[in-house]
Amino acid sequence: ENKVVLITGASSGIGEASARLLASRGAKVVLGARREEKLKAIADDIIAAGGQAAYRPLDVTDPQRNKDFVAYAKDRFGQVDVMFLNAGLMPSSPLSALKTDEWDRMVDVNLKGVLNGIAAALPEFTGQKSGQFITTSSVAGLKAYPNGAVYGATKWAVRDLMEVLRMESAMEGTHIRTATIYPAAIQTELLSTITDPAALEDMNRTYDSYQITPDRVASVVAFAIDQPEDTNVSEFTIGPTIQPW
Ligand code: NJP
Repeated sequence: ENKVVLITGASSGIGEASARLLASRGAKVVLGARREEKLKAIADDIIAAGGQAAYRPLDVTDPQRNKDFVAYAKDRFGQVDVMFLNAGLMPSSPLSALKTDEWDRMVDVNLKGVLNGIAAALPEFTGQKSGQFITTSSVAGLKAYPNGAVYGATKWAVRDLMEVLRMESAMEGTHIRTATIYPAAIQTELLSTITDPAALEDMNRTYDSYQITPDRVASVVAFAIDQPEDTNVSEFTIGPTIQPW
């Protein structure tokens, strides 16, 4: 209940909802993202409601900033228990459009950003022989679809990272838990990262038909954290009841 939970991509959507929910249940939350004013407003809200929160500007593509984020959390709250690696973007397009700058950006944020977070927190978790990584993957990491090749590839890759981390931790006796969440259509700012007009129109059609609010995903994050230390829950798919894919 009173764990120290670091959240990347905490300035909106699933990260923000998770910060609010976890803090309301007694966690000390540390918010990271690039938009500092948003982080401040959310942390202020949480504190005004009686919770504990801190924030630090973070670009997950910068390895040193990730290390600073973890060090800041430890300094502020004395320990680090959970790293929720959630920052991401989804600039969808067909491969033939060759939007190679967007491919790079997704690899940098969705994949290398998660690796940077692991590199920053793993030494802490290994040293204390406890800790938990949770990452927001996507149903796009489970099932291929047009316009989502690179996004899906990054999201499949982070699932692999979580699974291998869990296995290696079990073998090494470091008691680190991992969980991967695969959301379907969740009502957040994510579609604003799509620049290809046809891909955006296509995605808007899906999201106009069905989406659920990010607090639903936050409750899954809370569930994973709340399990006893000897219990690892690894994978969750979550989406609107009426979404067929
Ligand atoms: O979207 P959004 P979500 N460094 O746009 C941050 C996955 N997902 O909550 O830096 C640090 O509201 C950005 O903050 P800022 C999705 O792939 C979603 O939906 O201030 N942070 C913001 O806080 C993603 O992994 C759906 O701009 C960076 C956050 O990321 C996760 O859910 C479906 C950053 C994005 O929040 C959360 O996204 C699905 C950087 N370089 C998977 N770049 C869905 N919504 O339907 C971005 O399958 N951020």
